[in-house]
Amino acid sequence: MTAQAELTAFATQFEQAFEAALDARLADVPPRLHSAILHGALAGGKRIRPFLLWRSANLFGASLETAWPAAFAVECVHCYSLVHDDLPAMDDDALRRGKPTVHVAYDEATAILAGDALLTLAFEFLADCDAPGPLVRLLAAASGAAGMVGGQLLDLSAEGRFVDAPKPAHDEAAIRRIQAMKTGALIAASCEMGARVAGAPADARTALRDFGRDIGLAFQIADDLLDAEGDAGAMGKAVGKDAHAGKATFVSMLGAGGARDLLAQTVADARRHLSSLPGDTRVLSELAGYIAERDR
Ligand code: GRG
Repeated sequence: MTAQAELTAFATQFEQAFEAALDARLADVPPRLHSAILHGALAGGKRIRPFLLWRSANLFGASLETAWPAAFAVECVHCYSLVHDDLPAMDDDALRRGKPTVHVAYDEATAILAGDALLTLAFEFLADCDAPGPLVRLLAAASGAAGMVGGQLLDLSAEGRFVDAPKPAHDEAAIRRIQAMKTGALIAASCEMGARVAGAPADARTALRDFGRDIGLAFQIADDLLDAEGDAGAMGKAVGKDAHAGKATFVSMLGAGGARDLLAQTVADARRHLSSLPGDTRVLSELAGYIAERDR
């Protein structure tokens, strides 16, 4: 089976397990919030982060059952970030995963609260893992102010969104830093958490984190290319927003050809980190290629 087919099969399995796990946790939640959380979390996502976590854990013999709670946790954080990113105060998107965004289907207050609930649910899921301490630290660092949240702020600043702060002039290093925080940190943490869940040794945890960091960068370059050249129908969300916002991206900085070269280089860098790992790393290696070539 190709890595893409494995990802698709995993996404179906994940969907069922995630829905059951969410339902079990949301029994006493007000119905409007319950349904908004499920709207933001279920149906349509590629589930790349939990898949990376699972394949990383599996290299060291961990079972899917062992990996589920941490896999749910990273996807909860990812889904919360999408719900909040789509809000009018952030990216102001009406479509996500081919469906109306949560604030469009419900309202802004409900969307903010559904995102908050998904973020806290993530840590509730981690509490179910054996030895949750290091996992909590990893996920909090990747998703918080020095990770995804900080990267989101820098990204908004790059669009000149703060009236009291001039739009900064960005070079490639600045864009790399923003994307490493906003997108790369959670992807790197997903790989490293998989290694942690499986009790992998420190050098393997580092190799998987570095692999995740590089595919996170590849993911973002591909995202910039898709925003510039992709098809809104295939992606289930609006495209062309970066250019419209006059935002510095890998494509605006390097041109589409330069961005493609950097993408190929980054995938090669990612694959090099896999060479020291035990077991069959084929799926992870192929997934790096899929992330670079995806059309949604
Ligand atoms: C609001 C704190 C906060 C953070 C938002 C994730 C994010 C940070 C913003 C999303 C905007 C965006 C398009 C980022 C580019 C990379 C990215 C995270 C794309 C969406 O992830 P996919 O493609 O989505 O894995 P699916 O729908 O497949 O889960």
